[in-house]
Amino acid sequence: MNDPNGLIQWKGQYHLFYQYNPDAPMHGNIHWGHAVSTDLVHWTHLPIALTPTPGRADADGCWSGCAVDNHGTPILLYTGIRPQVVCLATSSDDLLTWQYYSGNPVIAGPPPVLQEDIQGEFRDPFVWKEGHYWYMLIGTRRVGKGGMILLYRSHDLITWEYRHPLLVADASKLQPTWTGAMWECPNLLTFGDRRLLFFSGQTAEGHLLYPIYVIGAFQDEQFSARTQAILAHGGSFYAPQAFYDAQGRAIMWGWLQEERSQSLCQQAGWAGVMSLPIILSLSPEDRLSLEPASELAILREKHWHDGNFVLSKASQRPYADSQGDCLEILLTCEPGQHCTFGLRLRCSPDGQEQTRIVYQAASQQLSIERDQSSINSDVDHENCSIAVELASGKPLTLHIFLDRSVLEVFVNNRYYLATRIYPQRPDSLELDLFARAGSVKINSLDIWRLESIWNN
Ligand code: DQQ
Repeated sequence: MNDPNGLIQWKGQYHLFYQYNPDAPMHGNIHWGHAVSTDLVHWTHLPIALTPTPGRADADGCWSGCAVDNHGTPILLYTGIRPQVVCLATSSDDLLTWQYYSGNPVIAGPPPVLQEDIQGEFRDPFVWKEGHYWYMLIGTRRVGKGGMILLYRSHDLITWEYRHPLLVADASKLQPTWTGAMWECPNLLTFGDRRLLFFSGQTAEGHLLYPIYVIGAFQDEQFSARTQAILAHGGSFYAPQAFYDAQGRAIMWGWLQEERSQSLCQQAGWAGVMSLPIILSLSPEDRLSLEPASELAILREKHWHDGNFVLSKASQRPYADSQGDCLEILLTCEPGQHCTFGLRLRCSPDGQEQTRIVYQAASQQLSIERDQSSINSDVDHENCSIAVELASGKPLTLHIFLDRSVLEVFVNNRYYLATRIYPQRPDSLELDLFARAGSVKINSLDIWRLESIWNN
């Protein structure tokens, strides 16, 4: 599986569609898989929703797209490929089966004036209703210049009028991160009079970079960008999509890519996983906040609490009882000025395998160190680091979810990192806190063993 698609809450149920290859644990022959949940945590698989079909505009693949509610009729808008076009499907049985619209494609390719710039890369429709119109974003590029997002509008979801480029890569304006050569999977969310626009950047060679967000305003069909940053760190999270649920929460999922070789995926028989559901909001200072959906707490099983102590240089504090490979860890602390400290997990008793989450106060860097995460050389071992801006005297909160090979870390609900680790030893389950330099005051440490989401 790869990208989340068609996110929608329908008659109380959360529907999560996703890019799916039923034939092999690799990208190819892309269908839309389908799962439903009533609580964002426990999921039921439903039959495949979209299948590439000879003679249709989606014959070579049903690539990414979205779902909307058109006055009680569910509609999917998605990408047909070779060439890349926009297709529409409807359902009359509560999203279970989908009827391909006979007039497809509803958009037959890029607007003629941009065809030379775009050269065929034109995908991942994102649709929302505003004022009198349905609006659509499409991810694309200007060859040799960078990514671009196009804006369309429609009265009926069938006939689309191209308006203009909504956002165009321009290194001099959008700072400070390189956004790649092509933008995929655009999304636009509304928070009062502010907008959050995000998309995923790809290189000219098709290498997947990271998702990027821009905060700004959308007025008179124009987007004005104020700030830009990377949406998710760590290298695994890509192609996110978000939607509003009935409570008005903006919920986002991303695809967590594998970071092991193709032959290990073949051996495992599967590849790709969905991230946790992440709630997005904007702070008054135009900062994006990312937090795990509160529903996840229903998985908490056995609990351990520690706290109110100081950990100093060259010391370690093991948590032998709470070892495991499915854990939620919530740590709040006050790192001293010269402190470097961290948490080790999925650690074997002799330390041969271990993954460390390390904070260095002097550089305000948070790193996930994977150099020893696995004795298997066929998996990624690179470390990843981010700069964490901590206002002076403010505590650092790490909210960590470990689910076997998946490690997701929320830092002060402001930064999110996701990475994959593949320990080989069955005893790589231990956990401890350690300090390398200076001292850190641990206000509280909570560890929960997590239940499986599968009931049987
Ligand atoms: N994956 C889909 C595309 C999208 C890309 C194909 C992003 O629609 O652009 O599986 O991962």
